Amino acid sequence: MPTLAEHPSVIRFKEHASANKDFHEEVALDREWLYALCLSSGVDDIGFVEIDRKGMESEKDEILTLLPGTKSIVALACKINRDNIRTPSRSVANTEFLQSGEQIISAAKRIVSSLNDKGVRAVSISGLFPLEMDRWPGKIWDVSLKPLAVAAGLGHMGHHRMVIHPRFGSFIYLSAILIDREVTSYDQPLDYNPCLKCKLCSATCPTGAIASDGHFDFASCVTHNYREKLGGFSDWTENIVSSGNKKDYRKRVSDSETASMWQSLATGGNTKCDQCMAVCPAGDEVIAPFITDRKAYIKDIVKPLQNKEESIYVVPASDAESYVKRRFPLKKARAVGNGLRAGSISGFIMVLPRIFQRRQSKGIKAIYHFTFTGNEKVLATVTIKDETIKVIEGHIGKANLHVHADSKTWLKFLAKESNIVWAIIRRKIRVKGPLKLLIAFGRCFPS
Ligand code: B12
Ligand code: SF4
Ligand code: SF4
Repeated sequence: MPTLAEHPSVIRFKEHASANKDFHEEVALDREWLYALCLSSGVDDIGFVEIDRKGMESEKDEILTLLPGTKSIVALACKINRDNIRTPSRSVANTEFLQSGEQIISAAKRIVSSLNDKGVRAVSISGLFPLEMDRWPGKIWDVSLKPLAVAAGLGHMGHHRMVIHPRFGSFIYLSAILIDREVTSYDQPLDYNPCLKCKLCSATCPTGAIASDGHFDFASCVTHNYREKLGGFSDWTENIVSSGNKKDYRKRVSDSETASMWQSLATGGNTKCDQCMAVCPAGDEVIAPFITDRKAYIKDIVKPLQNKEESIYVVPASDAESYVKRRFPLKKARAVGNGLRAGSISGFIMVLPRIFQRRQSKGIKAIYHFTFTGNEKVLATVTIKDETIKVIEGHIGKANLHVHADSKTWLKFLAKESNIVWAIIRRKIRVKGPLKLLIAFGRCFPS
């Protein structure tokens, strides 16, 4: 039996280590070498950030969980072919998205593999599906790529909340590689924001998710866009199981929607929209037609998307439902559930600001105190006023309404599995204050 030192793998490791000293000793990686490696692997731009950079605090813990000992982040961007996204054809745009996703994932895999060959530990984060579904409907992504890309100088977040690259504009996919080495030099954020503040993204977004004042309505975007993914998919399956018969199912889901769901399942999850990216004129390589002939730009790129006759998936009584009817008469507001339901009280508290429908809250000025008992003991204060929401742990201020609820009963009520009146009669939920405030609260979170 050979000793560990005599084992063939150990002998080869020692030979390799002495022949590749730079890589086996923890010296900083040469920036030019790393940049060239990434470029030749198929990405279009690269930026480097050190883990301890100020402003990266929100991502640091997750990064260190994915790769303990991470010293640097290599932020990557791949171009998306813009006219394929601008076309009103969903099949063309979705193919472009799926292929661009493949491109960035394959490029990141090649880079990681080359780094591993040199003895460098590395982990790639695609930021595309698959994501961490056991956390759904919470934060299913490990690391937010947008702040990393911004820190690495790849662009800034525009009015539509995507990162705009100075040359390629909004038409980029992002990825990042975590490495256990320093790099000889790092990048700094871009000294200007490529966003032109033209608000074409707001004017074109069919759900009203991108308000002109900068508010982003996550629920409106995800309900329409992700009709065939995540919560949209749960809603579809619930339609299947709760349909009484074939006729009932066909009333709930059209034949074309069933066929579309098959397409997503068979060929890769498709989205229903990316119009905020499509119309964005920012970026040196993109801006020309917008600057030279704005009228033609609107006619050829913006109008065909705005005037496209299509179904926009909305939750009944949501901000998006009234927005579609008001702004886009050629589009059809199609009422659906979005499958966004809290599985825990902490999830309920976290998700409230994301699904808050500010237009539905018009006229409400109230402080709500929640006391959850039973499985999850949580105190929370929700303040709704001036069409905004603030959620904090504990009881703060003087409540206009106090809700005292058994946590399991409350979750069942949210999931529409039990009736609130019945729960109040059984004293599983107790309300102190005007009941109309509870009804008004419910209006702000249609599901
Ligand atoms: C979550 C997510 C979404 C969500 C939320 C969008 C958003 N603005 O963040 C939805 C499903 C709506 C979405 C849609 C799209 N996305 Co997306 N998405 C992500 C993901 C996984 C995380 C985004 C993130 O970091 N958010 C946190 C902070 C930094 O962003 P924020 O805008 O300040 O926060 C908003 C939301 O994230 C949300 N939110 C924040 N925290 C939480 C927590 C919970 C529990 C919930 C429910 C929501 C939520 O609320 C905030 C405001 O409403 C990233 C991939 C990644 N790993 O980073 C891709 C990413 C941002 N998406 C991308 C793209 C391309 C799109 C779409 C065009 C795709 C499509 N065709 O559907 C649209 C564009 C919509 C838009 N205008 O932003 C690209 C953007 C590339 C770029 N140029 O910047 C990314 C980076 C993917 C990638 N690998 O390239 N996306
Ligand atoms: S469409 Fe205009 S306002 Fe919106 S992100 Fe692009 S440049 Fe900014
Ligand atoms: S992807 Fe569509 S729905 Fe979502 S924000 Fe962009 S334009 Fe609006």
